[in-house]
Amino acid sequence: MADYVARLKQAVIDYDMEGVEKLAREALDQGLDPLDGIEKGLAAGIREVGQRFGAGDLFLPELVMAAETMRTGVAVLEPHVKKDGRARVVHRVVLATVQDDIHEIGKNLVATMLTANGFEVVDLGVNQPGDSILQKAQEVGAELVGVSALMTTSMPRMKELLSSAESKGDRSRRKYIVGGAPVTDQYAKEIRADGTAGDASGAVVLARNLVGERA
Ligand code: B12
Repeated sequence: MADYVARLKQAVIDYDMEGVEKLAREALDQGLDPLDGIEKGLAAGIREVGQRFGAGDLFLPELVMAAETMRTGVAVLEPHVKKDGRARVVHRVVLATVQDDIHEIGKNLVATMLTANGFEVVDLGVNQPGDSILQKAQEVGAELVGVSALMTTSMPRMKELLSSAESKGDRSRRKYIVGGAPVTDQYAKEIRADGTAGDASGAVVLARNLVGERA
């Protein structure tokens, strides 16, 4: 199985958009845990691509193709992620990527994992103004709001959202969590968020703790 994980990672690094679909199906047939395929394979691949892009070894078209490869792979594996069948109260979560930011892969993984673990996710998508997020959270009665930002330039939108929630008296109604590669524990504390997590599994533990369920 380790072989399939490594091959999925490599497919993203090679932006093998055609091969990845077949590879992901084959891996599932051979019994690969789809979550391992996503987190240890595809996501590890896109992180490596990101490092190379950051170092100037790769350019935007390659980044786009790698991201597309990742999405194609996730589309095959995601429906096979086991849903947690335990009956429990439904906790509603509103998720979004902040305004000025169109990165969605990490947010989508968080959405997948929360859904797989019994949360009801209302995913607003990317580039979402703070006011729309607050309005939607109120409309659907969300217990949790999760926002994602992948750029240092879009991170301040999280702070704005939290300040706005505070001034509207919304902080006592629901919890606010933040995430994305540049978000640190320290930053989350600084902007007075209710927590952060470095990956989708961590997001589930955090979410469960915040709504008072055992992780
Ligand atoms: C893929 C990618 C893209 C894709 C996005 C495709 C898509 N549909 O999402 C494309 C090619 C479109 C893209 C575009 C751009 N990108 Co880009 N991109 C990346 C890359 C390589 C990977 C991001 C990713 O998907 N990671 C994989 C996922 C699984 O990880 P993740 O997002 O961190 O999410 C995990 C955790 O953080 C956490 N998490 C995430 N969200 C949340 C939310 C909550 C509530 C919680 C609890 C947890 C949580 O759980 C997730 C799952 O494990 C990063 C590099 C990097 N190191 O992050 C650059 C990067 C983010 N991009 C960057 C840049 C500069 C851009 C562009 C501006 C490039 C350009 N010149 O046009 C544009 C942005 C346009 C815009 N307005 O947003 C820079 C940002 C630099 C900065 N200022 O901080 C980076 C860091 C690359 C670099 N090293 O320079 N990008």
